[in-house]
This record gives sequence, structure tokens and C-alpha cells, in this order.
Amino acid sequence: LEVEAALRLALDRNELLLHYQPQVHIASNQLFGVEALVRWQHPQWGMVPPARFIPIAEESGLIDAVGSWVLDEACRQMAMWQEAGQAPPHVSVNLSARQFRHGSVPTMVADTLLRHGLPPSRLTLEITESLMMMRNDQTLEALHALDEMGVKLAVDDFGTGYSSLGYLKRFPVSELKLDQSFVRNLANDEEDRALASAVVRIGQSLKLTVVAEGVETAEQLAFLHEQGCDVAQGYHFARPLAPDAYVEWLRGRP
Ligand code: G
Ligand code: G
Ligand code: MN
Ligand code: NA
Repeated sequence: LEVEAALRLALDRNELLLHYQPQVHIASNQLFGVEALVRWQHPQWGMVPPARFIPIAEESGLIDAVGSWVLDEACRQMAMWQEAGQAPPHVSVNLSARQFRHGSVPTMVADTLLRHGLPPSRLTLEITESLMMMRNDQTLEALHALDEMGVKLAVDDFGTGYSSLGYLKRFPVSELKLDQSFVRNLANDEEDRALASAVVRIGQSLKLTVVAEGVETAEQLAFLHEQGCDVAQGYHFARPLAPDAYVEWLRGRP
């Protein structure tokens, strides 16, 4: 309850901020996009990680306000980077299943893009497998509306949810994010290698871009490249970066 009350204030007090983690095409080393990750800088508690407050935001209903702020801030930053010639091809924003309880997600997204003059193709929304498993008509409608708008959809943490893959056919997704739990031990776990490779092949068969998360080593990257994985994200390239640090990182690239 203490965290919930403080989070309520955090929105008014401008204590939330976004970091951006680069995603890189494995074959060409070109920038594919960045993922926006929310941070909470509390005056007494310091940096509060999203794992500590996103679940509380979801339970309390504050996730709608937090989610709207995150989307607005990511689009505002993209528009600024665009003006400065520093924009990545797109920004990915995480959405909670909770946010789809209201039918207003597509309207909120369209309004936000319009407010910042950002083309829909510059935005990817990351949704979880559990949302897609809900088999809820309103959610399906919302995802189709977003797709028709030209916004891309990515399945986050792919492989950690349920094993039914039928939803991939029903939902207009264009990207699969291979969960970092499958990437972590690629070097010494044959089963993880088999699972990672299977996910890449599912993505290829369905013509989806596969993004591997949590890539920390050149060895992991080489294996994923061999398997035909398209894009990698992880400490091997960069941590989630403050906006200034992202620009610095961009300058330091060949
Ligand atoms: O940033 P970090 O690496 O600690 O992220 C931890 C978790 O928090 C991830 O599962 C990520 O999906 C989630 N997360 C980060 N930013 C957001 C956000 O803006 N909205 C939602 N719903 N989840 C987020
Ligand atoms: O949205 P998602 O659940 O995928 O959030 C990504 C999380 O993974 C964030 O907490 C981010 O800080 C973290 N992360 C990103 N790259 C790496 C990495 O290379 N290694 C590890 N251990 N964590 C990472
Ligand atoms: Mn994510
Ligand atoms: Na993930």
C-alpha cells in the first residue's frame, strides 16, 4: 500500500523515466530498434526496478496511468530524436494485459501518435503470451485495430507462457521475442539450444521477426546467427540506456 500511494504521487512528481535498450540486426549489425523500459527514481528509495512496481500498478489499476505516460514519453522522445536525426527505426513499448480491459487502447495509441506527429510504423507494442491466451473478443478487436493502424505487435517473453501456438494464427503479430531464460545458458545447455532453435524456426515459418533477448556473449550471438535468428538485444550490445547515453552509444558505432 505504501508503494501504491507513492506510485500515485510519482506520476505527478515526474519521478518516472524511460531507458532504451538497442536491438541490433545480427547479420548486418544495423540498428533494428530500441525497447523502452520504465524506471522509477524515488526521492528516498532511489531507483525502483519495474519488477517491484509494475505488478502493484497492475493490481491497483494505476497501470492505465503509468502505461499512458510510458507511451506518451516514448513517442515524445522518438519525435525529438527524429528531429535531431538520431531516431532508431522504431521504439518498442511494453503493454500489460490489464491495459486491454478497457476498449480504449487503440484510441489512446492513435491519439498519442498524432499528438507527437509520429508515424505508426515507428511504434511496436510488446504484449505477453498470457494476453493472447485470454481468447477475448475485445482484445482481439483491439489488436486488429492496432494492426490496421500500422502499429507492429511483438510477443514478449515467447516460450514462457502456455504451449498453444494457435493464437499466432489469429493475432496480427509480426515479431517474436525469444525469452532470455532460453538464451542465458546456450553455451552449456543442449536443451536450451534445441528450444531456442525451435523458436527461431517457428518464427521463420510464420514470417515473423525473431528477436533474442538477454544476449550477453559473442558465443550466444554466433549460435543465434547460425540458427537464423534476425535480431538480438542484450548486454552484449548495450544495457538499457538513458536517452543521452543512447545518443552517445549511437555516435560510437561504426
Ligand atoms: O527494465 P527491466 O529490465 O528491469 O524490466 C523488467 C520487466 O518490467 C520486464 O518484464 C519488462 O517487460 C517490464 N517492463 C519494463 N517497462 C515496462 C513498461 O513500460 N510497461 C510494462 N507493462 N512493463 C514494463
Ligand atoms: O520486457 P522484458 O521482460 O523482456 O524486459 C527485459 C528485461 O531484461 C529488462 O529487465 C532488462 O534490463 C533485462 N535485460 C536486458 N538485456 C539483458 C541481458 O543481456 N542480460 C540480462 N540478465 N538481463 C537483461
Ligand atoms: Mn519487453
Ligand atoms: Na522479455
